[in-house]
Amino acid sequence: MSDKYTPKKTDKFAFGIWCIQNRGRDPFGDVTRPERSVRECLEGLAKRNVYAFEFHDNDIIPFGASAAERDRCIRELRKLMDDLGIKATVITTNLFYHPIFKDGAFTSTDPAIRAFATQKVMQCLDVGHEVGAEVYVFWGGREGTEVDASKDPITANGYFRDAVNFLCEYVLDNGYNIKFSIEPKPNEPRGDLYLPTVGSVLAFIQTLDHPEMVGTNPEVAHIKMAGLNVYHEFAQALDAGKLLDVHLNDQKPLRYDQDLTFASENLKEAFFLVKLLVDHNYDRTIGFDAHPYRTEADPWDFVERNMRNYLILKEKVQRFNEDREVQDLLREIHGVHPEWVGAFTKYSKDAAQRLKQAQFDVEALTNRRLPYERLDQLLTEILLGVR
Ligand SMILES: [Mn+2]
Repeated sequence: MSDKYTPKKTDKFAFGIWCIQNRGRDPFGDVTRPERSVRECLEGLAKRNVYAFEFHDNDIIPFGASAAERDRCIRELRKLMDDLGIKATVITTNLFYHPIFKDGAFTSTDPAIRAFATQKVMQCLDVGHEVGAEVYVFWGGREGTEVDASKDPITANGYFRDAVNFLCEYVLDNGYNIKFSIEPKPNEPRGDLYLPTVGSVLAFIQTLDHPEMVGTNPEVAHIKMAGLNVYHEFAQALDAGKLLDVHLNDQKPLRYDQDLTFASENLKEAFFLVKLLVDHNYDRTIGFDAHPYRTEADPWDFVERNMRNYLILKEKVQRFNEDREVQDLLREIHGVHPEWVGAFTKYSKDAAQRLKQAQFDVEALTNRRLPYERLDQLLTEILLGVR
């Protein structure tokens, strides 16, 4: 079926290749579908006009591969990318699967393990450069604790900072066109992870030697696991000029990491996330990091559905932004007392004096009309397709 919600390359959709390769294993049950080869994954994505894919080093190159094997994997991948017209925009290192990382990679208490993790990232950055990736993602899956007696969090954050600083210098030294993105998550697989929220990541970035080289890629599910507002979290990253990629999916709040299809759980929340990206002209890739249900035989309905939901919501955003009654209500809500707009955004002694002497009609201001029931109903009706 082809219609106006059929993806185009210009939509710049991307999927983690691990999402397509996901075999449905969970902590309580074994695989439910076969692993797909890289070729089959990329062919399926390219056929559906997906712009790019994201991958971990070990999705493409086996752990511990020889130099020759590594070179062969990259050669084959680049050929496949050329043949299919699909890009690799984001690369990341698997620093969580191998048991060597069971107590952390960058934040391991063993300096040799921290060095091994940093070496693995350097090798991955070389691969990223070779395939043209522009963003390198750190998801610190094992960077945390169950036993807080085991390490001091300031020391552990210092280890993390040392690693990122070293790797930024490595990128500069090699002239790679790669930025670093830190993906926050509050917990799972560790009891508590370091850098749990967008705010934590943004504050951490300011302590680095090259904050201009580092941003963040929030993920819907990770935000909802912490019980926070998805719209607000992404907005904070965008406002800081730090939104380097997005990991869209969905999640029931305050539970284990469910990685559900984007907009499959909470349409209104998904609507506001798309609205944020549209209203503020976000122009990087729209990445999906989710899994097909464990009950699915193959990933393709899942792939199509994520993109389709995004495009439908994009149309709903346009409808909302153009709806006359919505816009009249918003003007009423935001447009009162224009004489005060910008009156104290810039400080001067005069402005301060004027503000000190100003008289306010507190009762009128308190009683101004805020027709939010009507506004929210209009949005509900747009989303339900009756308006
Ligand atoms: Mn993710």
